[in-house]
Amino acid sequence: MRTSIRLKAPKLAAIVGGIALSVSMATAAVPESEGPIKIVLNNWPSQQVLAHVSGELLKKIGYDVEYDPADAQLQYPAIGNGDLHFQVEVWEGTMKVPFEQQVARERMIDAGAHEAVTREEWWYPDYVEELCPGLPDWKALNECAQEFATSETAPMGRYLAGPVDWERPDRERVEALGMKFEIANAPQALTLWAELEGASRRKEPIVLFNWTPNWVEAKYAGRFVEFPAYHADCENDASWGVNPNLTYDCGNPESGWLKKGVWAGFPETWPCAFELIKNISFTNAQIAAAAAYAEVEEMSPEEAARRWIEENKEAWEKWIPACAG
Ligand code: TMO
Repeated sequence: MRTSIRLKAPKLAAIVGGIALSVSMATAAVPESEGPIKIVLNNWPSQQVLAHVSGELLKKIGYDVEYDPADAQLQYPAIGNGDLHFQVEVWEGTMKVPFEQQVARERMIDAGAHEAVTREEWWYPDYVEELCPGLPDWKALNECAQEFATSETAPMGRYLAGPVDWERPDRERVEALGMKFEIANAPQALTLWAELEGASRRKEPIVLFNWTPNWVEAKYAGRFVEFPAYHADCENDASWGVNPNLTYDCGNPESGWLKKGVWAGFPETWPCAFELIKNISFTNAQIAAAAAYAEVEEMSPEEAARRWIEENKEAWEKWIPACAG
């Protein structure tokens, strides 16, 4: 049901782009380059809504924008090359590595963090604690691994991970921690939520990828699994952590950042747009609301963005830079 909305996005983007072009020509004093700012769209709802909110604000100050769907990992080299220009949600837990690679090579610029604090991790709905005492500790989860088995994974438990482009070293972690789990990647975000819905209705054990801020927390009570605490050395130094021979023997960051990233040529090409982007800072509650408009109220990303803009004037008005006139 939601798929139709995602398929609609590029066509709508083209129409929106056309309107933006005439707006930017009418206010030609502001944009430094007439070329459209290419804003990345990914495959989870808050990103799609915030991308459109940012795009609408850029249009308000006279820029032309275009929305381009991209893979969550491959988008970084694409932004680094200048094929795409702006990502509004760089998540520490899943995108730190490819993002920081581009920043280190001076192909992308870190345009600052949002106020939001993020977490991306294995997660379960509350009732699972009755079936697996000792949760949220990962060792307890491991002891009841077979409760989570499916016909494909038995006797191992199944962990339902996100789509493969939300890269997490889950297989490495399972190996490093000796966990009796197999990883199944959901083909799309919708699959995660359909399985969560079904399992919750039947009160069946399920452990799956989730994150915050997200709309899910408003609808399902649940908790993240507590793995050994994240440390950067855990990913690079095998001797660090509970397994002295392997890396990734830890969880994802518990209080991760959420950043904005732009192409290195962005500030010279669209200086005032860059000022706006640096000012943009969403809170956890604002992001969860944006995602809920899309997923709970079933609005398209464009509609959800319009509603967000209507309801959060006080927040975004502060982001409009002085250079916008
Ligand atoms: C990248 N994500 C927010 C889905 O974890």
